[in-house]
Amino acid sequence: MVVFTPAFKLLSLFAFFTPALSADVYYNFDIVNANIAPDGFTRAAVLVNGVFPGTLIQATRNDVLHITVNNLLTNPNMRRSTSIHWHGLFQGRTASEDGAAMVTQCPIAPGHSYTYDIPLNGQSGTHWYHSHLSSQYVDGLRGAIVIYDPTDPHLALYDDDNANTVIQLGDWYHLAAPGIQDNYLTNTHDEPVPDSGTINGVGRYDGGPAVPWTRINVVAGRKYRLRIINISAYGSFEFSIENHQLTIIEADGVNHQPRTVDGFHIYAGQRYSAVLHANKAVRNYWIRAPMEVKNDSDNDNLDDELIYGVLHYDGAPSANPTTRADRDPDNVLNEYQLVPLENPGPPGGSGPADRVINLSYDRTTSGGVTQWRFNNKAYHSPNIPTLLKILSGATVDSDFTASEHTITINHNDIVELHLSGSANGHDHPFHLHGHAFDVIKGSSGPANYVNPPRRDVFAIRGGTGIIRFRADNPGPWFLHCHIDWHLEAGLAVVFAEAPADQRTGPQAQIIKSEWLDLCPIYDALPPALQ
Ligand SMILES: *[C@@H]1O[C@H](CO)[C@@H](O)[C@H](O)[C@H]1NC(C)=O
Ligand SMILES: *[C@@H]1O[C@H](CO)[C@@H](O)[C@H](O)[C@H]1NC(C)=O
Ligand SMILES: *[C@@H]1O[C@H](CO)[C@@H](O)[C@H](O)[C@H]1NC(C)=O
Ligand SMILES: [Cu+2]
Repeated sequence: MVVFTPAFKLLSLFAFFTPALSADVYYNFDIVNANIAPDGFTRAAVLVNGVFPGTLIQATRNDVLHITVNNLLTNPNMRRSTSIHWHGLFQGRTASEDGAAMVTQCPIAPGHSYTYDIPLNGQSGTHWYHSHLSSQYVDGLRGAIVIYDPTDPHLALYDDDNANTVIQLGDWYHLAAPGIQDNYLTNTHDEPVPDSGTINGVGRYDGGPAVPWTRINVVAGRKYRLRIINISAYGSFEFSIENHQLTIIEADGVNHQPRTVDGFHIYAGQRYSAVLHANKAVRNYWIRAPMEVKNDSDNDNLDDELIYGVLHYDGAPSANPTTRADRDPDNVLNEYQLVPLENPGPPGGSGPADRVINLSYDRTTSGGVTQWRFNNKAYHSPNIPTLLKILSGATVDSDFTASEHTITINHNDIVELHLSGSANGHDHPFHLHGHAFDVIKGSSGPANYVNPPRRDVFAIRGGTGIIRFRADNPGPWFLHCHIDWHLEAGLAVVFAEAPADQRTGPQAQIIKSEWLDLCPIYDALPPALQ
């Protein structure tokens, strides 16, 4: 490993990473407790700079992000420490900046600051960030990241792509996450159902006030790149816009061949860019994102159809559409039909993988506590972050405890994961950190070794899903269900990818002294502040 002192940290990042034409992009995130009412119900939340969703991060593909997180949390009903994951960013050599608590760092203590330094190394696309400490993101710490690409091959397909065309779909709870998580794990064993769904932080609940729907403004004749992100903790949505078709060009940061649909399903953690041509009559149209949860009868507040926004054409009256707002897309995206624009085909083509790993998931209860497991093991966060263990010499599976369910993989191996289990009424959106993967097979249907979709979250409902990636990014990478309640119940493994190459050589992790300081500070905290 390479340890830098703060004095020449920035210089070193430049020297290692930055090709010409890159800029340093600075953001300041004050993480605060404040009252908000996205759906008209006021509650305390955990927020970035006081807003939900949090401050939008915008950068260009070769930039270096520097995001200073100042932990100002004080509310004892929610977690007081914090740790932020930049979902979708590959973090080559900067696994320490991935933000997964107790995988790649100790959390940031209240009253302390930490700056995430992230060279984008040419990566672009639609991503997002969220707390990756327990269920803290459910309490509000989530927002979007857009990395623009001046050489985007799809550039000719749209005119507008900016902060106003980002659409964040989220779910929202009226109670604080630690309490509902505890009630779920030890009492109800039924996933907590949100009170409302939100579009760009605006929603309504049954019986609540008529909060004005969020509005996306368009000018007739123009083409818009909408970047739709599912920032929810539980619900998936079916997204469509009345009378308009959507041409999908990106999934999870990866360009795909354009595919025109009437609507699509989007699971927690997933992102799509869709081009909307504003070529219809000048008026207002419904944006619809009905939510699907396993059992909405568990919460009378949730009206899963009551999730709308308004597409407003310039020149139309400032009013809601007068049409009925049914959910009715005919031609819904089949995500398995998406084809990557560049280099289609998984590593190794249809040849055998170097390593096949079976991960079978199930649900059980142990000592009265709900567990979701891979291969009969529920993941529990260790006390020492996996990355720190690897830097100190951990190299083989037996160097890790059973409950940290860590699987070592060899450098540059073609790794194929077979994820199987019975659906139990759930779609599980599985997310891998550090990589995009080829989705060779979903729950059903034939395997595609020729040109399958490439992304970083894919959902399966029973059956066996198959994904493949090349282990070319040494680091400890979390694979977990993005239904936050399932992650908390243990549905995760960590891949310790090429441990020796994380310590020395051209892909060794770059470690800052501030990062090394995080654990001693966190470990000294009383439990209430952790
Ligand atoms: C977002 O993901 C959740 C969880 O998978 C899902 O239930 C919800 O319907 C998704 N939202 C959209 C708009 O697809
Ligand atoms: C849904 O919730 C209701 C009320 O809690 C319960 O009676 C019912 O069994 C649940 N259904 C499923 C499919 O879990
Ligand atoms: C994975 O599971 C399949 C089907 O049960 C089995 O045939 C195969 O041997 C397993 N592979 C590994 C590496 O465990
Ligand atoms: Cu799940």
